[in-house]
Amino acid sequence: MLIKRTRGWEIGENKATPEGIYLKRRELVAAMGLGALALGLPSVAAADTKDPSASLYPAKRNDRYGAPKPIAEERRVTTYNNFYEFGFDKSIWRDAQKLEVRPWTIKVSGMVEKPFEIAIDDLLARVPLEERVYRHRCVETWSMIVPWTGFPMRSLVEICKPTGGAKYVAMKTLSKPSVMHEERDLAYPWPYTEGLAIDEATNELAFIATGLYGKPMPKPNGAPIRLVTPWKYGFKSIKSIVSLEFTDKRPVSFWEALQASEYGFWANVNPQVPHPRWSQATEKPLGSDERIPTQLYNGYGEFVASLYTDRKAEKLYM
Ligand SMILES: Nc1nc2c(c(=O)[nH]1)N[C@H]1C(S)=C(S)[C@@H](COP(=O)(O)O)O[C@H]1N2
Ligand SMILES: [Mo]
Repeated sequence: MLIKRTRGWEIGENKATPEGIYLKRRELVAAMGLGALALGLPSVAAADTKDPSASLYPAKRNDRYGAPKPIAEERRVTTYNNFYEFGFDKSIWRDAQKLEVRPWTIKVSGMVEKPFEIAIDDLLARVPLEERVYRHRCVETWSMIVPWTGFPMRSLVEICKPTGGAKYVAMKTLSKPSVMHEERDLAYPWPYTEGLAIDEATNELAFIATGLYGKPMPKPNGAPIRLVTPWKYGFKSIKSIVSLEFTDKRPVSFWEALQASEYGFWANVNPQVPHPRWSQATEKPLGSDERIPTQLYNGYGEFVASLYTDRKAEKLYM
C-alpha cells in the first residue's frame, strides 16, 4: 500500500532535521544583534490577544504525573514540529500560521446517546483547565518535556456520553487542503486519523491539550485542540481535532493505513522493541547533543501498564 518515498521519518532523524541549520542561523542572527523581528518570526504575544480563550491561561499546575526536567525551550517546541498536513519536514511552523482556529467545531458521532457538535469555546467553558508537564517521545527518536494545558480526555468522553457497546474512539484532524496543502496528495489517507480504546481514553494520563507554555495552543502544535498520550509514540497524539466517533471496531490510524508493519495501533513506547528500521533504545531530547535511555511506556508504567495485562497477544509496542 505504501508508495515508497523517502520523506519525513522515513529518513533517519539526523538527515531529516533541519534543526541544526536553523538554530545556527538563529545564533548568527543573535550575534549580529538582530531580534526575532528581523527573522520574520511570528509574534506570539500578538497572536494570543486575538484568541478568545487567552484569559484561561495559565492554568494551575497538576504535578500528580510528575514534574520531569528539563523543560524544553519554548522556541524550539513551537518551531520543530511534525504536522504532515503542512509538509513533511520539521519546519512547517510558518505555514501553519495560516490555520484558522475560530470558529472551530468538534463533531461527536457514532455509538453515543445523541450525536452533537460543540464549539471549542463552549467546550472550554465546561472543563476546568490544568497544566501538566509530560515527556513526549516521537517514534523517530527525538523527545521533549513540555508543559501542556488542557483537561483529562476522560472529561471529554463523559461529555460525549458513549453507549455501552463503544470500545474505541476515533479522532480526525481538520480537512482543509487549501491551507493544509499536503492533504492534496492523495497517496496519503487524509484526514489524519487516530484512535484509542475507551479504557485508554479514560485513563487519567490521557490528556486533551488546548494550550502550551501557559498560553493557547500554538498552531504548529495542533491548535486549538489535540490529544496527548505520553506513554505512546508521538504520532498517536493527533492535532487539530474536528471529530470524535465512538465505535465497536478498532479504527485504522493514518500511519497504520500507510505502513502497518511499522506503525501499529497501540504504539506504546518500549525501548526493547525496535522499529523495523531503527533502534528505540535511546532518544535525543530536543536541544541536547546527547542521547538518553528510553523508558518502557515512556516512564509512565505506574499509570498505564495495567491497561495491557489482558492484551498480551496484541502488537502493543510498535
Ligand atoms: N494531525 C496530525 N497530528 C499529528 C501529526 C501530524 O502529522 N498530523 N504528527 C504526530 C507526530 S509524529 C508527533 S511526534 C507529534 C508532534 O507534536 P509537536 O509538533 O507538537 O511536537 O504530533 C503528532 N500529531
Ligand atoms: Mo512523531
